[in-house]
Amino acid sequence: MAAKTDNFQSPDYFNVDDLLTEEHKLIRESVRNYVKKEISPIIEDYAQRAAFPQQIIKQLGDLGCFGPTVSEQYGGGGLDYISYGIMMQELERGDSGVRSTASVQGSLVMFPIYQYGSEAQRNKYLPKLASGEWLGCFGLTEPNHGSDPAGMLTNFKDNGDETVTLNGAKMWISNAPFSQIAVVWAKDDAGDVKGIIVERGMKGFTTPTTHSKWSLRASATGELVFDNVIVPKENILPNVKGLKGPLGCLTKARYGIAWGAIGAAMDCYHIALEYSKERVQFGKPIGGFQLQQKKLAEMVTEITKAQLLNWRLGTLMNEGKVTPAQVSMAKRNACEVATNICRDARQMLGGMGITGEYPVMRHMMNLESVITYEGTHDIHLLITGMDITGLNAFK
Ligand code: TGC
Ligand code: FAD
Repeated sequence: MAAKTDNFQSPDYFNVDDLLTEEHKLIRESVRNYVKKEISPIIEDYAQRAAFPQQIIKQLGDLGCFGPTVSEQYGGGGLDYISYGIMMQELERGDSGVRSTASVQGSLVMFPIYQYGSEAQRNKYLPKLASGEWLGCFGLTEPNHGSDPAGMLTNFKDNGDETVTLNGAKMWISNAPFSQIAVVWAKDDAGDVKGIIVERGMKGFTTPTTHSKWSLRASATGELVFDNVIVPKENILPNVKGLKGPLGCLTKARYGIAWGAIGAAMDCYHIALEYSKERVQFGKPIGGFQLQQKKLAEMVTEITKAQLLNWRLGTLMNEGKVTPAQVSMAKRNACEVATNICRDARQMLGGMGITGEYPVMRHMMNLESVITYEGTHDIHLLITGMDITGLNAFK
């Protein structure tokens, strides 16, 4: 498939740029240039073949997209949360699967090791993960426990020596087929949820690939299967117990998705706007028809509102004042806005909208995963509902 030139220009209707520092703008420029040079020319082909572009692991490490908020002492970037958000926005502007690779590595693998791990675990794993020498994955979801992870069955038993025996299965795990390590959430003998680092090569640990996805086709998804896997106790994350461990990681990753999904929306808006000025029907560009202008005007309005929401969320994250419910609202809003914009953009491109000539349908299909993982659209609505009423509608 012929590579199309990526001439993306970011919509910034309310001058959100003025709220960014010079460092933020430099980071955005460098990730945007990377996406234009290394992702846009190849990603459609990988998605069509349902193949994972393994070269991005090292590239994202070199670019500083793995664990940008983790301390430099462990190979992280020591950056603020706006920088992290901008990186995710720019990566997902290229493809949600590329952002997924980075957000799993940074927020779901490096963050728990950094936040809940021992000094030995930090030193052993974080530098290799930050550089992209190793890829990691995060195992929470199980075949029968998705939205309700508290019911998980995966468990480990104390062997009475320096080891535990892990049994169970996780599914829908991003990066699993290519990961060197997995941060797995499992119940101990007391029934408490704990994090445990499982390494590829441990006997009884396998990662079968999930096939036939119509979404996130350029991202590798798999299962984690544990059949009497003997794991050293030193691989258990010592500093957290209970569901707040994995949910705390999800707060960081959902924050990245709030920015990322708007990246995909900005790409679709840019393409629809350009197309509407070039495509002539009934003797004039389709952008001159009121129905198409309505779509474009609503797209840029929703993008602008989400950009401002994300920026404010980032400042709250930087100040340590954010609540998980605020992150849920932003993740849910971004996914809804982006899904609607990509669907409208696809229609504006007519028949061309269903082809790989344009990234619009790929973004649209990717977002069906993004609106589902890290908590479904319904779950985030219920989190907001519980936060404002004080009444729990989950159970
Ligand atoms: P609940 O009783 O409400 O909470 C248990 C404990 O956790 C605390 N907590 C949180 N802590 C930090 N951040 C959050 N977002 C938190 N939410 C809750 C809570 O305070 C409590 O602490 P403590 O000290 O009292 O023990 O738990 P629940 O069982 O009622 O469940 C609540 C619910 C439904 C909101 C939660 O389980 C949920 O979020 N479900 C959705 C599951 C989910 O998001 N799965 C994601 C899997 S990973 C993934 O999709 C990666 S895709 C990556 C990619 O490719 O980009
Ligand atoms: P279910 O929980 O079975 O939900 C089915 C439907 O019921 C949904 O519409 C849901 O909103 C609704 N529902 C559920 N409970 C309620 C309720 N109380 N009230 C109202 N409605 C409700 N997981 C990981 O652990 N690690 C990963 O890396 C990872 N990567 C993923 C990658 C992809 C491509 C996908 C698709 C998923 C990934 N997931 C991962 C799993 C993802 O987090 C789950 O799919 C998601 O949490 C939903 O769980 P489920 O699919 O079991 O749906």
